[in-house]
Amino acid sequence: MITFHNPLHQGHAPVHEFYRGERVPCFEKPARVDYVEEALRLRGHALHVPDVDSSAVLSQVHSERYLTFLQTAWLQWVSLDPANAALQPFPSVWPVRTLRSDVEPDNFVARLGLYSMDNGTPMAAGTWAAAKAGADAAASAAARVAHGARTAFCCTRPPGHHAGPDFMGGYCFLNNAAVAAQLMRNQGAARVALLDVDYHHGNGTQSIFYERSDVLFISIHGDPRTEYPFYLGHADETGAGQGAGFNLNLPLPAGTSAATWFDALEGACQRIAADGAEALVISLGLDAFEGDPISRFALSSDDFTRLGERLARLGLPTVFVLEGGYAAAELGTNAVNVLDGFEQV
Ligand code: SP5
Ligand code: ZN
Repeated sequence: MITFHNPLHQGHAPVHEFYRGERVPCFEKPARVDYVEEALRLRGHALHVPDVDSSAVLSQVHSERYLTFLQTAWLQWVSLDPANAALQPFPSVWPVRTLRSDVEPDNFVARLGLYSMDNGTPMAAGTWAAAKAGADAAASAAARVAHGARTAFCCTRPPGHHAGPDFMGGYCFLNNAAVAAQLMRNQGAARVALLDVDYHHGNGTQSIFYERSDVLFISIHGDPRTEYPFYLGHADETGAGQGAGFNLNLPLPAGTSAATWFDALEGACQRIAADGAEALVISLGLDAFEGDPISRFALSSDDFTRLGERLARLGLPTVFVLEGGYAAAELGTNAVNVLDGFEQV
């Protein structure tokens, strides 16, 4: 498996997130990717550094004002007070219904709220550099596949699928999977399918492509009535405008068995096969794992092999992009199982 990793991911290492009103250690931590890289090396997969600049593609999937904010956010935070360098910024106010989001406030925390969907996406000094290098890794993997490779893997954090056109959220800043899909469109794939198997609905990816028919978005996830991100991911969201019919959500109740999860995967695969897509992007969250500390599906490590095998049988050039998954020590086994399952078919 051609794998691109993110040489700057360790610069994104915020300390705390909020849980039940308390600050708790971040679930989305550098060790996650360290475990995946170690497992890849042990099974003989080489790790490449990114060789494509994603800047132009990022401007196709995110707004310019959001990209500018994200790139300069830490500098803005520290320029308020040098002591902020040792602290984490968190939003505390958001432009919900009836409030204006077209005017950027001068106040930094108000701007942070404008560009955030939650207070669960902490930043650190190296966040922009890490997120940008991750988007470059996704673009690099997609470029290899666009140039004829059967498959490639983008091994990165922070994840991306909750990041929408102009907001961060759910530990995500730049939408790596959207970058991969858009790059393959740019390189000549007439239609791309993007399947998200992370436990959490890929609200950012859905929103980026919701009115487009050239990227079919499908997500299998915990029912948003009870699971994050709560406000998107229902079955009746099927696309709009040109994109009508090109969005498929398959929400499943928390506690769903592996057998039922694979039934949903079968439905997703049949829709992809019927779509005529020329390439496939997988938002590879590994938090559907039975041992995940913040999620409630029940896939075993062997089930991840079976997932890879089923995806391979679609017969499409495929880019895998790492998303969530918080049982850090098991992430290496589970990621490599998907990739090896794919390559063995
Ligand atoms: C990419 C990804 O998987 N993002 C997930 C973001 C989830 N954010 C909400 C985390 C809520 C943590 N709840 C802890 C429950 C512990 N029992
Ligand atoms: Zn997730």
